[in-house]
Amino acid sequence: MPLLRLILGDQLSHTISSLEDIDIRQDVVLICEVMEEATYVPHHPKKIAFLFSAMRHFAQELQVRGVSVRYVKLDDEANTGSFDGEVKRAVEALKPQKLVVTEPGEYRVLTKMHSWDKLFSIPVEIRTDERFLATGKEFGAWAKGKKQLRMEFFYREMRKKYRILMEADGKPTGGQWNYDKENRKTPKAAMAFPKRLSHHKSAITEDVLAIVSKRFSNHFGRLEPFHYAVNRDQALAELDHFIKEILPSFGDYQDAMLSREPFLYHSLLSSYLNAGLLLPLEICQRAEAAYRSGKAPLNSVEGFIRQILGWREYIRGIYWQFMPEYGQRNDLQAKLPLPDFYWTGQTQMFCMQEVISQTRDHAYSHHIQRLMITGNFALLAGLDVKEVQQWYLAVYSDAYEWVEMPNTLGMALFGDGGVVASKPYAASGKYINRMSNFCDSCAYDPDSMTGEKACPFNALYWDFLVRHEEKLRGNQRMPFVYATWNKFSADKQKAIRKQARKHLERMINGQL
Ligand code: FAD
Ligand code: DLZ
Ligand code: SF4
Repeated sequence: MPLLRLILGDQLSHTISSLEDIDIRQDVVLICEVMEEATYVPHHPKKIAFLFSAMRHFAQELQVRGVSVRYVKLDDEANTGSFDGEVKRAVEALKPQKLVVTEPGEYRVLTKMHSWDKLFSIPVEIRTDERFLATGKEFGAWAKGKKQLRMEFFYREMRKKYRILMEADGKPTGGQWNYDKENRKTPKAAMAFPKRLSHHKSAITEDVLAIVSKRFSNHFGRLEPFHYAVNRDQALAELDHFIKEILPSFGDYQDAMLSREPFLYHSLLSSYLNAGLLLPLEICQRAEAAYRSGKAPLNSVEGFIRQILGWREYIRGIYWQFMPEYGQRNDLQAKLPLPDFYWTGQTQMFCMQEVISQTRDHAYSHHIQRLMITGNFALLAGLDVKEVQQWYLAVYSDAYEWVEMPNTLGMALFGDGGVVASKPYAASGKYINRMSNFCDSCAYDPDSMTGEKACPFNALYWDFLVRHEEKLRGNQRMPFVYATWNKFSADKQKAIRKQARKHLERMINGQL
């Protein structure tokens, strides 16, 4: 009797645990394009096209290896439109002895999987996702008894575990664990940034683009031009290009933002990594090899490896450690509806226009923009945490709940009470002006606190801090800002709060 092995859209790795002991003489792999997954949030058309094309290419690679694949296309007549429906159909048609899956990236899907044995009267084996570098159990053991779960300490454990950037005497390479202080250079708009790859579009990709254009044109985001890698070979070419051409400057400009430069020196690898076309350890090892062979400096290599070996694994650990309660948290009671401009880009705030239009065009925006522009605005304005999370989950091609939720709710919105961030990433227009050239093109003035031209981030910043003083005052990293606020005259404080109310009213009325 065959085993049925289900592969989800973000499980496109030949080494995945659900395929480990496959018997190609009888087992069947199920891969399905389903409307429920494409629409539970309105995913960006580029994200849907990337995943459908990558799923079809992966199925083809399996078939070339002699594996029998039951591939359900979105437009197949019998497609029921959901994982539940497609597993049921496959179980009825193939009568497998067992269903084998790898744990999914979202709690929502895990709940479904737990129901399948009863629903379809079939044993379901849910295997660990060994593509990640720390299991839930390991993260739990590290987290146990700790008051604060700081990424930096988790990261050091991971460096030791995988012997990445470690010396024979057990010390970190270069003598320090972290070279972040060297990673804050300001790029010039006139710099020539590296060209990005554009991949050959196979007939499979062309078909998918046609379907996505027909079925999802109502979703936010531009489908074309489409440059994404859609199979492992193309993803490896992206990795190669990054390591050779881009990694050497990754560290220096990591926190910079420049208008009309959506990518700077970022890797653009997250979509491939999260879908399984690349693996985290191979990326870290390639980066380390570039340092060891003198092709990239330590500040860049350590900074890059920290994002993958540290942040990415830590974020996943937080998600599984605290779900499902984590998803219900809204510790700052942020409830204002998400303004339309998150979907249209129509606002006078140039920084928001810029990040939202890059997101629309590329299904991508780099980390500091997600955090300090769209995230920071949502934090300061008190936007509904669920609506903000749904936005992030929909618009980025690398977004799955395990990674999106702790980043949005925890890091950007400080909605988890400080599990992820030791203090809110709240910043005024002054910070944005220092870290970018956005303000040069803006209708607002980053140096004004009040008045018609005042940058909304300024008054909203102080208003946010005052609104949440009771919760934040005790935070060890906050006394300095409250001391500054207390030095303002009563009249100035009143004017700032009045201005903040004005900004929020204008936001609600679509005039900001
Ligand atoms: P690079 O800057 O080149 O970094 C290298 C790699 O490090 C990335 O590919 C990614 O795999 C990893 N990485 C870096 N930072 C993080 C992080 N904080 N969490 C997890 N991995 C990280 N990342 C996602 O993969 N999916 C998301 O849905 C997502 N949502 C986010 C939402 C918000 C509000 C914020 C602030 C961050 C979010 N991130 C998310 C993290 C980060 O912004 C992206 O991983 C990064 O921008 C991807 O671009 P890149 O591949 O060019 O990254
Ligand atoms: C994101 C996504 C989309 C748009 N479509 C599909 C799909 O049709 N079939 C599929 O197997 N997976 C899809 N995915 C990815 C899933 O949403 C993802 O596997 C789960 O959320 C678990 O992380
Ligand atoms: Fe953004 Fe304010 Fe600068 Fe305008 S002035 S770009 S709103 S930070």
